[in-house]
Amino acid sequence: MKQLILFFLLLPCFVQAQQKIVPADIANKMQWFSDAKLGIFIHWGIYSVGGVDESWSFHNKKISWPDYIKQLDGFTAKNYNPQQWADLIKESGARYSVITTKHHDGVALWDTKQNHYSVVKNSPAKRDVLKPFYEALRKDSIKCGAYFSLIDWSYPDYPGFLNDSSRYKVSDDYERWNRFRHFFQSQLKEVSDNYNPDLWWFDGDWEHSAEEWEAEKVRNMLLANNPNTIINGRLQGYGDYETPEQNFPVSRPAYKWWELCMTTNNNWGYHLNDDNWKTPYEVITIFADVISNGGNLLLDIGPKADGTIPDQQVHILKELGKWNKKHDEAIFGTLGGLPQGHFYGPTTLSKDSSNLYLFLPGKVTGDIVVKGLLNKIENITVVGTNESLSHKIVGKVSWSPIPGLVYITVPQNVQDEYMTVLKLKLDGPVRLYRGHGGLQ
Ligand code: JFZ
Repeated sequence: MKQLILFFLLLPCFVQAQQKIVPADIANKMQWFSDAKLGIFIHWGIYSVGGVDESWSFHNKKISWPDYIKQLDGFTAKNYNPQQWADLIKESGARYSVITTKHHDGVALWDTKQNHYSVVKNSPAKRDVLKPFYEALRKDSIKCGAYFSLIDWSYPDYPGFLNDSSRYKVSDDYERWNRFRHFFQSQLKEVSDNYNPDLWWFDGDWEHSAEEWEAEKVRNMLLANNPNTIINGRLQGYGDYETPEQNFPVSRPAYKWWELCMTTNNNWGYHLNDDNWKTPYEVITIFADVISNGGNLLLDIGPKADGTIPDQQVHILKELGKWNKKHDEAIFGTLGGLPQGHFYGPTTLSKDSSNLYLFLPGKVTGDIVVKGLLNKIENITVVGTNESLSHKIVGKVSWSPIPGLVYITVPQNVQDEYMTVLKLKLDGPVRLYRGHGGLQ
């Protein structure tokens, strides 16, 4: 019951603000993002010391504020090796990475000049942990993303703090709210000046309106510093792409660019009591479905307070990387695939749409089938091994324009341990028949 009430209370938060940005105006700068397909999300903060829920643990009163903030003392970063992180991200096949510069708890991971918490001033790590990471990413040609929480529950001029109380109401004290605005916008400017992110990943916009955050001004400020920077969809309508969270979409999100952010277990940050790891197979099949629907996957890891990445996450990233490397041409730089109804599984298309890639779900024992394909197939190969497969056209009537069904036999010995991908080389750009059968 409590959960049901919470759901309805939070419902307005998830109703998307009206999109203010016109796709045609941003198409050029979005190109690398469309091609990238995979990003690695990193939630690193003092919550990793106790392995508690990131920021929400004190907000939801699972732990007291004094106990929460005491975790600063355990944030050592003593085995932190940013080049190793970047290399692992590279190995996973990801083209960009987004790290928490500051979560809802308000603790900055850089040396903020503002009068507020940072791991530089207030923790034994005693250094800017972002700078060497961004440098390592750039060395590996990986785009740099900055997660920034608009919400800052520990700043004395921010209204929200614990889930059942608030310090004040914005409408009662604009001066105080203005002090907060000045503070968070100054911090944004610092992150922008220090690291010049290729992408901004805002979070927490649901607590205030576009007017209250001054979302348009924030967008313009970031674009003035870097006209090509990309902004995610949590800026009350002033972002460039949609950001569904955790749940995997059945139909394509409406906006032209989108990204599913997803944890590898049930938590964003390092967690002590969470062993619900997704398997590499699950991550790979979800990833295939995302790119089939024209989106990106932003897959999260939560390093420990000493800077090491949990073994299970290293394992997932490495297995994903192995599979990505083998199937590179079917994934990176492709287009979303066929609309539903033509193939019972994910698909992608080469940029000129004359190669159709079929991602086979599970282990295939019988023949697979493609429907409504008007093109002639020149050849079919297994991606990554180049074996040729034969096919048979079934049900084609010589005098009818309706295409037959394409049956393809996929022998056991050509199948991948996770997900097999076939390449259908077509006689030109893909052409589909989407009508019904009969005498037409
Ligand atoms: C948000 C963050 O709160 C979360 O900690 C993480 O950073 C994720 C990527 O983004 O996710 C949400 C957003 C809203 C709710 C919960 C988690 N909510 O309203 O309950």
